[in-house]
Amino acid sequence: ALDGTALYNCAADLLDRNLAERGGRVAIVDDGGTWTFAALARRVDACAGALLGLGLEAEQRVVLCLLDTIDFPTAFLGAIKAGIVPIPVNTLFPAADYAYILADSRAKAAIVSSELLATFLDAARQAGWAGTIVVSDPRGTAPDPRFAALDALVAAATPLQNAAPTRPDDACFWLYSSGSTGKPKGTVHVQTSLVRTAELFAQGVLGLREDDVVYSAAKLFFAYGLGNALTFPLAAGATAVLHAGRATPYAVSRILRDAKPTVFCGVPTLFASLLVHPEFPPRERLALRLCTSAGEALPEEIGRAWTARTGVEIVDGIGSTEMLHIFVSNRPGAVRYGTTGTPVPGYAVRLVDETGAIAAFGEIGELEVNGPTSAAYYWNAREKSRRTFLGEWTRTGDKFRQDQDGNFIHCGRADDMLKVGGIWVSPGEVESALVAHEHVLEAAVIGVCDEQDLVKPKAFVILKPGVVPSDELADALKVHVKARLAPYKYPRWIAFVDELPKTATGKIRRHVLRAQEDA
Ligand code: 3SK
Repeated sequence: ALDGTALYNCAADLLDRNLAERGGRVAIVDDGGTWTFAALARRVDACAGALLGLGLEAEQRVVLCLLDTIDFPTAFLGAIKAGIVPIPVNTLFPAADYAYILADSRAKAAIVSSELLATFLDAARQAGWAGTIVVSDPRGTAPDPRFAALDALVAAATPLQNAAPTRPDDACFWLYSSGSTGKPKGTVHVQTSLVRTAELFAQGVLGLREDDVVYSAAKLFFAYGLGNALTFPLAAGATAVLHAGRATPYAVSRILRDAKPTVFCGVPTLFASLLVHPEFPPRERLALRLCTSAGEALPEEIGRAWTARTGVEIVDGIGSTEMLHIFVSNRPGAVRYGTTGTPVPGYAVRLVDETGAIAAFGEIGELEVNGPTSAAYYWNAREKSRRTFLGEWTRTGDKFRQDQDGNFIHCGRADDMLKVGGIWVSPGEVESALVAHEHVLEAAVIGVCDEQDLVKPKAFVILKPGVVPSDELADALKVHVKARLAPYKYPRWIAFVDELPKTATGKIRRHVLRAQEDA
């Protein structure tokens, strides 16, 4: 434990710990090359110097709209080393979401992958945002004379030698967490949290070691991916494999075959798709020793089928953006498929009923967690902070029960939010997109399990008078939503209905729709 008055900078900690013993070993492999720990540290120092050289000051925010390449660790750690607060954002977001984040965070600058620049510029225009834009183009294929290139800035910068004099409880970075109203919340994490998650989960539970090679299909902008592919490998002196493109079953199959990770971090949908993909390598071509799953509960059958096929366990757990990483998990060598396991040592959990009382053993309750990696607060959202961060305890919004052995079993959400492929989706947001269609009067969205027992959005739609329901219209509505929201959010099924169940005050009773679906 660090005294709150001591100086502590987590970027310096994560880099320096590797320099003396393994500076020459490979820290990062991305689509374009390989970086040793020493080369990464030099690049981070140069980036820190470059950001300060642009006029950014400690405690100001910089948005990172970056694909998974060497530039993500460079910019993320470089900002932190300079005391600047990076905000990685979801690279699948449409312009409207970036516009919201730019206005809400009041970031002074943004570092943007060239592939995402057009969307980002649209967002900047929508938000009237006039901060500094730096473009990441590590392959040098899309130079844009209007903006500084990160590579050029890094090459010309005076490297920062000494980390900014940050303290353990200082704001270190933010992640935007989705909310049930559809507006993401800036979740403010402090300097110590990244290394604590590595100690408690990666080293304590997974036993991550120096000779591991880690590949995370979850991208670095997610809390899950950030730990898996950046801070966990750095903390353990292991190698991380990064891939800028989408983690399709084809791409992941190739990475598992060619980059030979020993640890693979995925989500249930992906494990299920890999199992039926023609390119998925036979087990003798794999180097895996362990897999992890999070984002949504791993169906038992998928876990069993994966182990039967590969000989490797999937360690399923639950984490949250608010707690930064996994706090309840299975244990390697003792995995109980169909459960989320038990609390990670260092965290305490409890299940509470609607009155806030501790639920009786075996009963369903909302999970609350107490541990050292809880976010400090949500930026600019005092009421939401007060409802989530209850002193030492943090509400998760997830319902669980315990089996006889004390394992936690996921029983759904306490609110209407759903997770699709491990990513939060707000029903309200999909409904608003549907209602924006000229033929739609009202819409309600719930999560429904597909044939693999994985949750996907289903929409119930009331059409405007005179509009005739048809399969073509259903397809058109799906296309309409895809064009407005991140692609994974579109409703996979559309049911045309004459009315929706509502409360006396007109709120949609989504639980009634869920009960109808389950019947
Ligand atoms: O969704 C999860 O279970 C999760 C795991 C690790 C970090 C963050 C999240 C949201």
